[in-house]
Amino acid sequence: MSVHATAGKIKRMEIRGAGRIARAAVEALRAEARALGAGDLGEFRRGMEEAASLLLATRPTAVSLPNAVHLAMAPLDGAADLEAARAGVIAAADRFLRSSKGAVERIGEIGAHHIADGETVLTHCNSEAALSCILTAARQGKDFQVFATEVRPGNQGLLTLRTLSDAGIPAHYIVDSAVRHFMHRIDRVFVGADAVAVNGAVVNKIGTSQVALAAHEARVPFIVAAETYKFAPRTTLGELVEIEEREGGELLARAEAARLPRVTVHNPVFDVTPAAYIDLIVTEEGAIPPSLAYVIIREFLGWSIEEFHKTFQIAHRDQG
Ligand code: RUB
Repeated sequence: MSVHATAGKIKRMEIRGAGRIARAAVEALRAEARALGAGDLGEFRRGMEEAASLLLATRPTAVSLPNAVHLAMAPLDGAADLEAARAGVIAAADRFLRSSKGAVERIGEIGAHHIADGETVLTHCNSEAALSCILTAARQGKDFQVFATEVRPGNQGLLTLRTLSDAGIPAHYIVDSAVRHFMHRIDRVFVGADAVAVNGAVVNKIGTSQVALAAHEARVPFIVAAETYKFAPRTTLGELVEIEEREGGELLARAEAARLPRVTVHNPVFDVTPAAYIDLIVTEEGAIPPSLAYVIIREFLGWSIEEFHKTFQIAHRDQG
């Protein structure tokens, strides 16, 4: 799919979820690298940076997007000529796509150890990493149930329910505000992440922090499933992860809003769960306490501070 088509689908949330967004962006960059009819290395680089910038501007929160774009674009630095650059980007994209799928599988294997026969698990939103833990446990023959929240306003809970149902896992569907009501029946919470900050705080679908608070109060373990490329290197520089605020129309129909001129609609689609409410973050490199987030950023992302700035500049180039 072209860069424009992919960017449109990510913006409209036809492609959604931090891992899927990252892979779609990298697939689009790979297609662009193959198709770009540049005359020389400079022209190729400019074309690729334009494509990257378009993809980076789609949604601001999932840090997997700039991390993945950075990995795919890295071979442009130091490439001897146009064809080396083209081949380098294609190979880096292939590597990321392979490793991303492998990471989700590995997270599933590690996370499944935390689900036992007879348990009840709760998940919020639709995370392939969190679902990988749940599906792996089911494939291992464990007998357990899952509570899935509705997830206002996007109803991603329905996607989760379809996956659970296809896998034959008994599921319960509840509105987001019923989480505390049912928490006494829950043994463990599994959620995904759009970003993990250096202090171990996790950014995920709006409502996640309320789920974590209810779990904390009830002493229910709260587990985050997150590939290493969901960790946010720039938070080591003190930058905050931007929380996407979407159209109010997703909450309140335009005609209804027109009747309520004094009402301001707020639609943040992610929130921040503090490290204190998180028991474990399951990555493909192993499960860690949130206090070790810095180690993941340093050891497995391994970016230098100059590199953070470079991808940041590409991301913001067209936004003035
Ligand atoms: C999706 C969401 C998911 C994370 C992790 O939000 O919050 O929990 O992205 O998902 P949205 P995954 O629907 O707004 O994109 O584990 O699939 O990367």
